[in-house]
Amino acid sequence: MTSYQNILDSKSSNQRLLAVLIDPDKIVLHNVEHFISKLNASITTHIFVGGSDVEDTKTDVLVREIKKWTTLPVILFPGDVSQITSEADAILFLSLISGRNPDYLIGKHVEAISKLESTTLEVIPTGYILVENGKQTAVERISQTKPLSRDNIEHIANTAKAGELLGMKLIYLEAGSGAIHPINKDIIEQVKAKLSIPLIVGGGIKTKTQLEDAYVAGADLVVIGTAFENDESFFEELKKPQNENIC
Ligand code: 1GP
Repeated sequence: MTSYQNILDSKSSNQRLLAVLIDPDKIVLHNVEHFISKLNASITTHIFVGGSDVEDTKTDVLVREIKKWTTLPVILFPGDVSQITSEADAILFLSLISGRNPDYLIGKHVEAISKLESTTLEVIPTGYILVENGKQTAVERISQTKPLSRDNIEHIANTAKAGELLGMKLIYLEAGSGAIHPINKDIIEQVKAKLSIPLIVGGGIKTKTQLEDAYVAGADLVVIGTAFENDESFFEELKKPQNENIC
């Protein structure tokens, strides 16, 4: 089954999905086995790999190492074309639809084609929407775009719907890595109400309560990176129920 079909099936059966985001720049290769063992024992369903400023080849080496220790799907969440590697299962083909920088709407995608054609990666077109969170994020700095105001929820929801009507298969509401304010409940609810495709929410989620709130508001898949980077004991709070824990 493809990764996308798996997400669709989970959405229809109301199964909550959790992706742990691993930034190749923030993990040391010899810690991967330990980190993944914790992750395997948790409710994590996906591993996303990507970062804003990653050296060439680092992603490839990291994904290969992750794959040694887990059977969970590894999905690229690339900050740049250089992060494409055939070692992963799929790639979020992100179009930054909150911004108006043509490079991040279509330019980088054209650049990526020759690399993608040399892989068997499953490509998942994803509308990526950056929402302001209280401080400037790496996405804003690198893409040279402005995030959408979190007070104009109608505009955020219309942007998401436009992405769906353009044929995108996922919408990712992003507050930015380490965000002060994660995407709030009202935004998630109103975006969800307009969409029929799955909704990803990420940025600044650091507690079990915030995670739960995002699901209740309508997130199909939640992404958490920084909270695990800062404190691996967070995995303990998100342990799989005992009878499912086969690792
Ligand atoms: C960032 O949405 C992801 O792109 C995850 O954010 O690192 O704040 O969890 P955090």
